[in-house]
Amino acid sequence: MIWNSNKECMSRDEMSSLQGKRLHKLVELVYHNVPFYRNKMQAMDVYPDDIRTIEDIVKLPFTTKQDLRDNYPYGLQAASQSEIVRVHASSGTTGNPTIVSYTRKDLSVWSEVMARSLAAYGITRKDTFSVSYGYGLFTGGLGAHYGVENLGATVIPASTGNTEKHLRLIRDLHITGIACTPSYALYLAETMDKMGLTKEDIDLRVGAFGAEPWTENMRREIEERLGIKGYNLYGLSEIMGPGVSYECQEQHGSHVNEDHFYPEIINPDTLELLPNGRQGELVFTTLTKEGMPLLRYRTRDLCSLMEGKCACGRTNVRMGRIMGRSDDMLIIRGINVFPSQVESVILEMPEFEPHYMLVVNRVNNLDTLQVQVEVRQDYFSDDIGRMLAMKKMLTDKLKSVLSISADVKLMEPNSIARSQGKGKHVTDNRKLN
Ligand code: ADP
Ligand code: K
Ligand code: ZN
Repeated sequence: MIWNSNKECMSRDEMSSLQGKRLHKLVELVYHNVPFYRNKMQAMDVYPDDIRTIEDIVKLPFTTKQDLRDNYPYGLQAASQSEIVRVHASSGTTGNPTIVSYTRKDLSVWSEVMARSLAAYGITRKDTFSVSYGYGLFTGGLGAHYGVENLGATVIPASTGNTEKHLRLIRDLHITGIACTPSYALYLAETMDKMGLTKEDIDLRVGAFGAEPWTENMRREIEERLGIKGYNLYGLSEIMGPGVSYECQEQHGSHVNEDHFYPEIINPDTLELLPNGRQGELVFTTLTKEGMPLLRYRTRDLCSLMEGKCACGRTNVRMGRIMGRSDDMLIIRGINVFPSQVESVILEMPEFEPHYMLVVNRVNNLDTLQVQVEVRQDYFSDDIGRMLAMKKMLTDKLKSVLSISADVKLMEPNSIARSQGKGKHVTDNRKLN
């Protein structure tokens, strides 16, 4: 079902013209209310009247995470404090948290874009939906929560923690949909096994997964173990929170709510705009935000954009899977390595659990990469020959995918720490030196 076909199925011309008008208003707002942007624009000799169409966006300055930190806490706020009704903080995966603030209208846009996402996953008023993102300063919990209420389904604010009780609720309340991190979805599946619950015992049908990068192979794993369809849900607190983009039934790219969040892909080194289809850094401009609007915010997430009508009927541009964040990318002996590449490889092999850790060290000025991966219970044995053969097979596959050799360390089942929020897959000891 399409929640708002007026906005999700516009022609390209209509969308561009709406975006251009909104951009002009936004630039006037930040020019007048945010000294940071006024100064930047004056330095570039750009004024609100120079921004008339959406193509004019390339004249505007970028915003970085560092700009948010430098203006901590409220320096980039465009609305007066009396208009602000909520504050969140980014989860601070990398560095200090940053503060974001919302007006009442911002919150209504947020619950609108979340409702569009849930409708695209096939959630209706008849569903009972568990929000298992953390509630609190993190945008995941409350962001998804108000979307479910706006759509009219029944929301169960489970948050994380207390997983056995949560699973009993999933069974007893006939919960049909869940929003959580892919890491937590796996943890649910493992806990079900421990409790002796099978996917036939529960009615779960739809998963909305996001807040961290995940691969196609991880999707298959979770779908199979929980007996559901898993859809991507993307967002970041600086721009809004979950609901910036969402997958439809086609599961082929995530539709961007581009009437509110205008996406661009740039080359992160030269900052030049890249054409659709090219991989680069994703940049967003918050076209309608009032509390803390941002011009050309550099997400550091790497992906590409696809234009054109989707088989689902929507016309909003789609983004491909996030390869990783530029700050997740490891450079090992000069070669770029993403944890998601390792994830893809181990999930293709039945011998391994989807639990892994990349450990990077520098020994005698040379980078070393160790990949720790859990062996599945039924493949784990005392037979050294078998274990060595398994290790060699994984070492060879990793070498062909990563183009560098990794030292594989086979781990016992359940020995790598589980996460209920965002999973941790990298320990880079080089930073300590
Ligand atoms: P932090 O930057 O502290 O992690 P957020 O909680 O706002 O703060 O996280 C936003 C980031 O999470 C995004 O920039 C992106 O890297 C990642 N993310 C969110 N949703 C997804 C998704 N569906 N796929 C991949 N990465 C995602
Ligand atoms: K995240
Ligand atoms: Zn679609």
